[in-house]
Amino acid sequence: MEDQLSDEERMIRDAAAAFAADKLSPRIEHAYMNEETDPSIFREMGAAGLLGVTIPEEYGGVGAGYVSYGLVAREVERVDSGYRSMMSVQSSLVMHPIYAYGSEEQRKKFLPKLASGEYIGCFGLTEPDAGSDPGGMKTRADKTDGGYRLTGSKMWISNSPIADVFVVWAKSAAHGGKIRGFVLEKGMKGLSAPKIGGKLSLRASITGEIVMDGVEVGEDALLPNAEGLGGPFGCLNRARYGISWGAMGAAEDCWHRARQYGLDRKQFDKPLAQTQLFQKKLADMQTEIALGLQGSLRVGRLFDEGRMAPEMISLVKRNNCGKALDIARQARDMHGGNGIQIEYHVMRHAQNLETVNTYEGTHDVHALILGRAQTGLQAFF
Ligand code: TGC
Ligand code: FAD
Repeated sequence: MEDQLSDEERMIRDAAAAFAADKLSPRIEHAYMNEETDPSIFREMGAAGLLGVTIPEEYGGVGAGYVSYGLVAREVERVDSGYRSMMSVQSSLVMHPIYAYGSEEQRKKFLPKLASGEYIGCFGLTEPDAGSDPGGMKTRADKTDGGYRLTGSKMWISNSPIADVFVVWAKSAAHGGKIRGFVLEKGMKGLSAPKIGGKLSLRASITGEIVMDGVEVGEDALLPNAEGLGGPFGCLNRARYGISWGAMGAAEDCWHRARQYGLDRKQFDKPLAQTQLFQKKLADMQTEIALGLQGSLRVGRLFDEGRMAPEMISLVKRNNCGKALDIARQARDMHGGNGIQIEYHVMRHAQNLETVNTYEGTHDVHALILGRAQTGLQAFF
């Protein structure tokens, strides 16, 4: 892996690793136990150059490639999936659509402040009755004299209770019922974002609803260059790809911790790591992580060359999330009773990975995407 990276990629990776160790690791136990998200993390990530890695420098981004973005996701998620979630929503699901589908005015207004972390963004696609099937959304944008009126509600939205900028997707009758994207701002009349409490997973990343009770916006809130589900999916391609790297970061942390625990802990007068079963589990972890990272690296290279197909992303997102979840559960088991304690970290990763395996397209939905590509037959409905 190391040999396959450029000097610039290694530099960005090392900066992300240093940031994660200095700024994120010391916070995570408290944040997770107390279900607390510190909004100042966005500014710190911005100052460290971790927001908008692939967005051109003229808009405040780093102007680097998708392999660099993946490497950042891996380092951040090595600490916690929730922190990676905060970073990847901001970069792939908020900055990307404004950059790719927005007007020049929208780019200039929002991107530099999102890149610095002064603004926090969220992405509203999922609804209470439209999760795996976002085409079934009920949120609508009705045409008014000067713009649109948005009505509906979004569910399970990362960052929403602390967000300044809301990228939301709605069906617009004025565009033949097609899905269009809108950029809303905190404080707009009729817009609220209550927190969803009581999560047993991803507790360091705040999640909420987005309630739009007749939010009136001007024409300038419409993202002009996206129409249909391809708009949100273009963003999801990037976030799902980043997650494939991130999940491997969490898995690596579990693997390294399990190995160390096995070397330190003695039972039956010898280290646990000196048993065949323990070593087999470590070998399985190492194998899945090495293969998973190579898969993501290859897709990242194809992304940078403009040769990526969305199904490749389904393949690595599905594989790496499923494998990371298995590894975290194994690592929890290998820690025995200690494995359930916060200071051993592995159960927190396992709990987080339950969400990571579900959001951005569930494990089974990505199987159906791959099945459709192989057979030409869609099995969703
Ligand atoms: P389908 O007929 O397949 O496609 C509709 C239109 O979209 C286009 N399209 C894509 N374009 C670009 N990239 C992709 N990956 C695309 N997939 C589809 C397609 O070409 C078509 O375009 P057009 O012009 O012909 O209209 O749509 P469907 O309704 O049958 O979709 C089925 C399915 C299951 C594939 C899809 O709905 C799906 O992927 N469902 C999963 C939903 C999902 O991933 N939600 C994520 C919400 S966001 C989130 O979870 C953020 S968490 C972030 C964090 O905290 O880190
Ligand atoms: P459902 O779609 O109801 O699925 C339930 C089960 O049914 C799953 O096992 C699924 O695989 C299965 N299933 C569904 N359809 C089929 C089928 N056709 N065939 C076979 N099995 C099927 N969304 C956003 O828009 N923005 C965000 O920022 C965001 N952040 C999130 C943060 C968290 C913590 C969580 C938990 C979710 C977040 N989501 C976000 C929502 C996430 O994308 C959805 O939860 C996910 O897409 C699944 O939708 P659902 O929960 O409605 O489950």
